[in-house]
Amino acid sequence: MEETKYDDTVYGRARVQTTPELEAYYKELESLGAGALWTVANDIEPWEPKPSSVPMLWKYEDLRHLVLKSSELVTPEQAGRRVVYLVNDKRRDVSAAVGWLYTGIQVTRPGESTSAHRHKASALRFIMEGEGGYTVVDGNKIMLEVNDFVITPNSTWHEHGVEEGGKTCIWQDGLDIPLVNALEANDYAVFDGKQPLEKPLNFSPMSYSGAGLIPADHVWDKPYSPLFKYSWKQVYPALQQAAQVNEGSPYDGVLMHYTNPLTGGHVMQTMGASMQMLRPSEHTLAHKHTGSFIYQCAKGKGYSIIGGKRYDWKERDIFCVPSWVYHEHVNLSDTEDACLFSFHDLPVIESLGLYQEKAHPEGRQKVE
Ligand code: 1HN
Repeated sequence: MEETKYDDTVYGRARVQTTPELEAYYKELESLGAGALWTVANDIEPWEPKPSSVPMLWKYEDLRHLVLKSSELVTPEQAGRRVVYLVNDKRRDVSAAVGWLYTGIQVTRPGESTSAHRHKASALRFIMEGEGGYTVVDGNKIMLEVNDFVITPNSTWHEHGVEEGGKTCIWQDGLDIPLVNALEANDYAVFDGKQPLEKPLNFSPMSYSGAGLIPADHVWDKPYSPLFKYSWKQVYPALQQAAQVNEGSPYDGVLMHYTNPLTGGHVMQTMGASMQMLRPSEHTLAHKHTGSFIYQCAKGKGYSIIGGKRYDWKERDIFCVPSWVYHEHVNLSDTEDACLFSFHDLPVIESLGLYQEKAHPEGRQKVE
């Protein structure tokens, strides 16, 4: 096959010189709610995926006190939930942190809880600090610890809180709100009162996260994982074990996806999540691919080079990699591993046949 020419002067690309007659023609079309395709064709048919988001890093040490301050300024009753959301410089119009993904940092004090609600947007949480935090998803109350990952899928009733006697909890929320809003398909409902607890405490993780076993009499007809929480106490040893027998990817180190234990597929229909381990001093190769990614450093310190710029991160820092932007990761410790949690829209990208990937031609990027 011929190599593609990225050049808008080639035959097959729009290259119409405007004339007074054409201008008048365009105006007439515009007045009728129409237009000439060749005036926009090259913009709406990019040669390669064209992200509108920019790479960004949000330092936890800059934001933490402002997150905590929100708990002095407003109550959960007033605010619904106290969240500092992270917004991409180029995606303010849709409240996205990258692509069509939203993220925020939520704080809950001991004894507080939010009201139960549900929406068509799916949500996930990654626990950053605190003790005694819990979430209730469709009547399942689940206790949360630091670095646990928990899902509240599309249309599940959910509420969160921190037990009396616990410690103020902070977690990262991730939602596909911008995507679901772009599809004009979102909705929102508030539960009247507290959700009745329908299952024993921690029913979902205690039923579905053991040794690959599934209860023989289980009934599950939902399009998302019946396992709502992925506990760091299991995830980290699993990563360490995998790292002993797998070289991992040259681009990502030892990268593992959180999966629906019934299908082996992503945890939800629109958002997936992953945890990756970079071995001491590991510096991955650069690649780019479609899909938008939001990372949180769960352990260690290092940096990522994203679009030719260096972003230094340590535990709890959050950063994003937009679609089709070259990125590579570095673990700065020569003795400790570093772990990066991420969530992304790969379930959407993959199921629509939109995934593509390209290795950096020189292996690694030059830092600007
Ligand atoms: C939501 O339901 C939560 O349940 C957090 O804690 C953040 C941001 C936008 C819309 C819904 C939550 C949210 C959200």
